[in-house]
Amino acid sequence: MVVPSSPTATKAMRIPTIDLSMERSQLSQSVVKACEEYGFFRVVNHSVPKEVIARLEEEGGEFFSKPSHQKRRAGPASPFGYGFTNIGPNGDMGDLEYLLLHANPLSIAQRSKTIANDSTKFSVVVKEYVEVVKEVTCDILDLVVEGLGVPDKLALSSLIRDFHSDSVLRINHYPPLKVKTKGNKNSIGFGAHSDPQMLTIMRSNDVGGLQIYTREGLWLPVPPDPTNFFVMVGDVLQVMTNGKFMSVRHRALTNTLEARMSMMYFAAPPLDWWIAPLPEMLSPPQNRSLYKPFTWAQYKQAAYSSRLGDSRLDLFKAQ
Ligand code: GA4
Repeated sequence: MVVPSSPTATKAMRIPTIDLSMERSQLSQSVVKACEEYGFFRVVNHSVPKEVIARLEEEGGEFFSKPSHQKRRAGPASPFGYGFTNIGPNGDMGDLEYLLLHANPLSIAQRSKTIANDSTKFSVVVKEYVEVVKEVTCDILDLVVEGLGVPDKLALSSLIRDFHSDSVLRINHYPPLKVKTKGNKNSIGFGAHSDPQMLTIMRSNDVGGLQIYTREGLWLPVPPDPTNFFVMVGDVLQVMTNGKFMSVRHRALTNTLEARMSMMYFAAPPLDWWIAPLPEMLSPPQNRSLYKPFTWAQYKQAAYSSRLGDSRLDLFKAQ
């Protein structure tokens, strides 16, 4: 699958960086600004120990280096488990293989049995990673709430900390291309889409490929940064801010001789949670919801009935 070269943004466009060691009131304003302008930012000076990241990277690497017949024992991904080339149930494809896991600890323990020889170790490593990235995600959501002036300080993070939160962990492996394609032709690793959830926190190894679609209509390549995280606004946060933030369209291209591995934590509310704008987002000039109310379960169902690149929120626009 080759993509024709398309206009990409110039180097002058910088990806916003949020330094979590900054003073809090300044920090919350910068987070809101980045969410409004890009729906995307890099996070530095986070509290995640590098060993926790390294352990998950090692487990991922070990799994993907197994022969296919062994990896297939953990599949097919419907939606959880091991997936290869196929993305979702509706015919989308990409040059990748992946592991998709529900982030609930019981589910991780259960699923690990089909993934690793030492399933206890795999499960401990995944759970540990999920716990720490969940904390970073919740810190960021608390900053969002603060920056938006919402009095209920835990309005968003409490949904992610909820025992029934429907968050997901994904490890993508983009194998190296055997021959570098000629000219500027790239292969599609993961096609353009926005994430349906509230917030995505992503980390990759030192190999590039991620691009985000800017408000100016350009694809902006994101330089890899293995020690830090990238955060993406998802569709749920777009609705909860009544369109003040917009979920970011992104894609992954592969055109390297090295393998890329990325890990995403998709933070989502419980399935029965009604998604609607925070009351503070319903003040003039936009004092009514741009969306019909819907539960996360309904939105997920719509997502799984759509193609990867579809604009799923259009189905829920208010008249
Ligand atoms: C995109 C974000 C997450 O990776 C994901 C993906 C899911 C899947 O791969 O199973 C979906 C895709 C994602 C959106 C539309 C549907 C569902 C594939 C697809 C075609 C796990 C998710 O939650 O939505």
